[in-house]
Amino acid sequence: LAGKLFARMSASPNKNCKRLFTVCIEGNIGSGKTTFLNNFKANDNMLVLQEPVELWRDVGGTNLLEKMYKDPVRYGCLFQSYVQLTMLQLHTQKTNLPFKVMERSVYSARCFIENMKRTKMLEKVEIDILEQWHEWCIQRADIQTDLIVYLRTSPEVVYERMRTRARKEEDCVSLEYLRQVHDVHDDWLYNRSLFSVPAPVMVLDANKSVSEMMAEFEKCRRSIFENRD
Ligand code: DGT
Repeated sequence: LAGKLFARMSASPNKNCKRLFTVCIEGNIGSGKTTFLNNFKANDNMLVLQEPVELWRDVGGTNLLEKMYKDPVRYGCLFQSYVQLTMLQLHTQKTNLPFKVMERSVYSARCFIENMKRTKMLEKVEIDILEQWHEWCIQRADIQTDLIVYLRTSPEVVYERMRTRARKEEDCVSLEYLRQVHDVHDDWLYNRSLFSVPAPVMVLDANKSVSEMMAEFEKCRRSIFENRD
């Protein structure tokens, strides 16, 4: 992986004018993305962008995340459309810093679309439109990504974590749902049998405890930065 990253970075024609290097942190609900991402905040050469859950909880006073969980048939498509917008806003946020690290992406939003398709939660026409939006984003929008870090977990572990953190909207989220979301992420990033993968993938065992994850984080940080510096 380090070799591949180096090859990508050294392809830049002017060493003093490297383009932005973007990393997306991916994984199931409760896999530890936020905690992992927070470690990057110690680096002052990075723009660290957390997922806009707070925006989803307050769309002009409406908690859309809650509505989506309570009535996914009615609100699933609307929610997905807003996720796509807020993710695009993160992807296209400008910075003069050399690195951007994001929680999730337009790419992983597709995992949730895929799951709603597999479970027949939405009408075919809703899936078609969401997929067309997604295609347009990856073909036309400026969402270039250089590395995906996949925090791979087992559904049982993230279920426990989710129960412990007790986010009120997630009350009704079942182990079965987490298994479905896991399977889509795994098919995409681990088995590579689903839609295309836009960048090299670093797979980390995120079943580990927070303290054990520090070593994984260090490994990840080194492979990103040392190759570039
Ligand atoms: P972390 O830090 O790994 O524990 O991550 P979370 O669980 O805070 O963040 P995330 O992105 O896995 O999910 C936040 C909530 O939003 C969670 O209830 C799942 C939901 N969510 C995130 N993206 C999508 C999406 O594209 N579609 C749907 N239906 N739900 C989503």
